Amino acid sequence: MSFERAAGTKQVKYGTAGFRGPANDGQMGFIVKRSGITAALRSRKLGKATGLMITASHNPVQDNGVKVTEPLGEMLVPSWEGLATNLTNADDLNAEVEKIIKDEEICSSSEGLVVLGRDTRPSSSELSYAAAEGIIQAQSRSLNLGVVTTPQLHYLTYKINTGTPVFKLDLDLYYSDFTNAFLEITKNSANLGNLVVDCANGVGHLAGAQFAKRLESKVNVKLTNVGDGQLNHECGADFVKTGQRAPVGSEMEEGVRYCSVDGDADRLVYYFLRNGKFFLLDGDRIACLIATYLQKRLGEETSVNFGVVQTAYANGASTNYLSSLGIKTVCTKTGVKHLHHAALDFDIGVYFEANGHGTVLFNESAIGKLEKEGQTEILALAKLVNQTVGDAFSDMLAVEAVLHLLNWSIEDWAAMYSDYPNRLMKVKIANRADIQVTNAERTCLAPAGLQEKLDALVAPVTNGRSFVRASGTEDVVRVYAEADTAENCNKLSIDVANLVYDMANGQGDKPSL
Ligand code: G16
Repeated sequence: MSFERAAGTKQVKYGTAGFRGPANDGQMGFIVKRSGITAALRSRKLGKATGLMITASHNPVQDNGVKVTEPLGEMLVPSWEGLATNLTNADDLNAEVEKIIKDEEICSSSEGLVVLGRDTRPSSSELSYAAAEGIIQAQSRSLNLGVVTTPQLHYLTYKINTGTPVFKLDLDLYYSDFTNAFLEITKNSANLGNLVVDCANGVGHLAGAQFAKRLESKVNVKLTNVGDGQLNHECGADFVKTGQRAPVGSEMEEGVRYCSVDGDADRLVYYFLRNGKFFLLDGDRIACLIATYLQKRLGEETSVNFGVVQTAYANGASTNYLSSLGIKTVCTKTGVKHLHHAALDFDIGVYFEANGHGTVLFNESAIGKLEKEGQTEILALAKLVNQTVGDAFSDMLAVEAVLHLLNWSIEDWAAMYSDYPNRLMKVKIANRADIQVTNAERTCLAPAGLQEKLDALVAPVTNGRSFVRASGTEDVVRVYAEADTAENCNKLSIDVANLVYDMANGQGDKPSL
């Protein structure tokens, strides 16, 4: 694999979660190497360690990708996404690096430190050499964690910048922090029963095995899709959420809780069998579960300001449910970085994308107020969630803990509200940049006239809602539709998908269900 960029190579853009693309089309090597340079320069600028994760998460096994994290484990700040894009597309790499050093006032003698991690994709190991090469070229050192989940990389990057010495940086820190918090919360409970975890044939099976072993006294965790099949193929959180069906390898039984993580274990969805039918509990449901718990425990007199951040993909029924309880909601653009940012406006910000990506943020003021109000249980929950980024396993423990604290079964959780029938489709077009959106992606600006035609399709449908947006991780346009019945929803989604296909230079076969 070449780590150099050939002149005239097509331009790439730092997207929803970094750079993503095919691993074997000759581009990913230089993209990852240059992301190593970006992460190193960012580290030199801040005088703190940054993180670099090699993964394409929910995308198919033949893809790969890379993203940079900030010192406290958040996603790269937007202003540096632009720098990353410029640096990655530069014909003259040295000149671009010099420009960034000058513009960002980076000391020429400074050295950086980049915490490096990768998932289990066959291409990831070689790409980590590309990253290391870029990091060295940018006068910095790398601390290679090897194969880790994305949230582990975020968490350990945070740890190294908050007092943990480099020589003590170990995955055991991650496991002990979250298992200890879970054991503390559940110390008075009996065994919580059976939980089957679909690991998407990805890195999640390594983390899953650790949690299963460390928590065996409290919950009986059984792992499936542990690397014996193809990554993300007919399994994992994205497959389960999009297809609204169980993954391969699950002979589902009534009375058992099931969940799926995605290829790099930063998303989580739950499901179970009810009267022989598959029932999905997605990111919206996780947010509603945690928000319901917080509201019940905080009570009316609390000074803690909390709310839920969602995206346009949130099922309308979940938003209505939260409003009916008087819980504040905010809608942002897709991408954890946008939700995370909006969640910081609350003392406690619960943020989840419908696809299962999210976490709960507690700011300093929240911790102070909770201490004053004697909310020890919620303070314990704050230690159980990975506040650096959405983390499938920490979220799974949070769900298990909150169900226990509320004394709820999975049936009680499912009874919170009934989802409006919904469907997510993909449309391939010649150039997805032709789709321009605004208003938290709920309004389409270009191609001209598309939004008006979409509105006309939605208008006659009871409880109809639909929007279109270009994916930031796949070369497709996503079409979301919701309606009062499954039949109306299917019709609306197919009509809107065809509208996009016709108005935006659709490629290949026309969309069909
Ligand atoms: C990434 C982002 C998520 C986003 C998803 C899909 O997830 O981290 O915030 O929802 O991509 O984004 P898009 O619709 O733009 O393709 P992951 O799990 O792939 O890292």
